Order: sequence, then C-alpha cells, then structure tokens
Amino acid sequence: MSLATTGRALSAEQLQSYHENGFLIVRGLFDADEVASLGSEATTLFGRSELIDTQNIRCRWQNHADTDECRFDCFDPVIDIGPVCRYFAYDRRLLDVLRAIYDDEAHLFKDKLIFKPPLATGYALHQDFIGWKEFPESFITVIVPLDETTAANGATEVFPGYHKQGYLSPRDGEYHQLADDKIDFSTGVLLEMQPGDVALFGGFTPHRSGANRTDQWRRQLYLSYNAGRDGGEQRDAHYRQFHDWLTKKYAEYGKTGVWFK
Ligand SMILES: O=C(O)CCC(=O)C(=O)O
Repeated sequence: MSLATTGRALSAEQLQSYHENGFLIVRGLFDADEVASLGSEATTLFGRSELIDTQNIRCRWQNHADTDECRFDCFDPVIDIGPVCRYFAYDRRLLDVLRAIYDDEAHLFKDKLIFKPPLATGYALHQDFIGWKEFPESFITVIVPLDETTAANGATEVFPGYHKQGYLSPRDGEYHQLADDKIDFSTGVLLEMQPGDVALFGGFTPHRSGANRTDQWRRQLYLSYNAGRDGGEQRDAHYRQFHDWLTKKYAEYGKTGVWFK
C-alpha cells in the first residue's frame, strides 16, 4: 500500500520533489475498477452528439495530425455532465494529496476531459496560468489518465524547475504559447502513467504534448484546483468569466451565436 492510501497523503520526499520540480507523479492512487468506470463514462460522453457542436463553448477541437481535419477533442467543463468525473474531482484521496502540497484545503477550479483520439495533434508549449487578476497563482492541475500514457500516444511533457520563474508571458489577459527559446527541451519529463496513477503540476510549469500516433485514444481527466487562502470556492465565477472571454474571442474571429449546453 502506498503512502498515498495511508494516513499521510505524501511523504516529505514527495513534497520536496513537487516543490523543487513543479510536478509530481503519484502512482496507484486509484483502483483499476474506479478508472474503468471513468472509461465507461468517457465512452458515453463521447456519444453525446447533441453536445458535440462547434457552437457549444463546452467543446474544444484539435486538428488531425496528417489531414488538418478539425475534430472534437475535449469537454470543458465536464463534471456537470459526468458524475464519475465529479466523483474523482472531489475524491478525498486526491484532496488530501493537494492539502499536503497547499498546507490548506483545495478547491476545484476547473475540470475537463481530453479524449485525444488517434492522430489528434498535441498541445504547444505553454503554462496554464492566465494573466487575469482573478486567476489563482496556486493553480494546480491533476491529470487522471484513463488509458496508459506514452510518448507514442502524446503523453503530456513537463519541464521541471521553470515554475520558480513564475509566469513567463505578459499578464495581459491573453492566452500565450511559450517561445521555444524559453526552455531547454532536453530537460523535459514525459508523464508516462498507467490508469490509477495521477500527475500534479502547477500553473507555472511549462508543458506540451505531441500528437497521438497510435490507433487508441489517450484520454485524460484534468482537474485543476486552487488553495483555500487563494480565493476559496470560485469555480462558478471562473466559468462565468471563461465563457465571457471565449464568447468575445470567438466574436473577434467572426464567430457569433455560440451557446453553452
Ligand atoms: O492533453 C494534453 O496533451 C495537454 C493538454 C494541455 O496542456 C492543456 O489542456 O493545458
């Protein structure tokens, strides 16, 4: 039995490693049958064709790596349509790991389910923090993989230590990719995991991912939190702000009449 499933959520070494590197993998936090339920729910959600619509701002899209066809990739948010996703988001074992890092209670801030089907492109280098005055600096994302994650299927790659430099882009309220010359790519660590493992990384930790070059999905649940002392409960307020921002961004690109369902 790992420390994560006993009274103390993280060992001193794990805590030190998180703070030093800006990320941590905790192995075997969840049981295989729990993750299997998440997999079944993901299959059901992928079939919700009434939701998967380019006008629905719950949906995110990625191009096919070879043909550039734009395909559905992610529900953001997801816990309001996925009770199993919700179960994981508020799971005490996970909240205890976060509590150990924060030395404070964790509050769910954001939740999304990325499907990354075969031949979906990956994500360019970025930090999750956005320069909105309300955005919590204590932002931590927990990745819960539903499938084994590998280099071949586009596992997320993090760059240790850079979180100590804080936000590397202008705090202008825009989303920014990071220029390649900001990072030494040879230091990258692939978050290779089995279902049941989780990875945590902070909002200032640069990360990216490659395309899924296999014939299987690479599905991951992303649960993001803030510390209680850093704004307390603010998920609803965040999604109101995020939806206003998205609606404005789409309008700037000429896309109007979007909705949320
Ligand atoms: O799913 C991935 O490969 C990376 C996703 C990511 O970086 C993000 O959603 O911020």
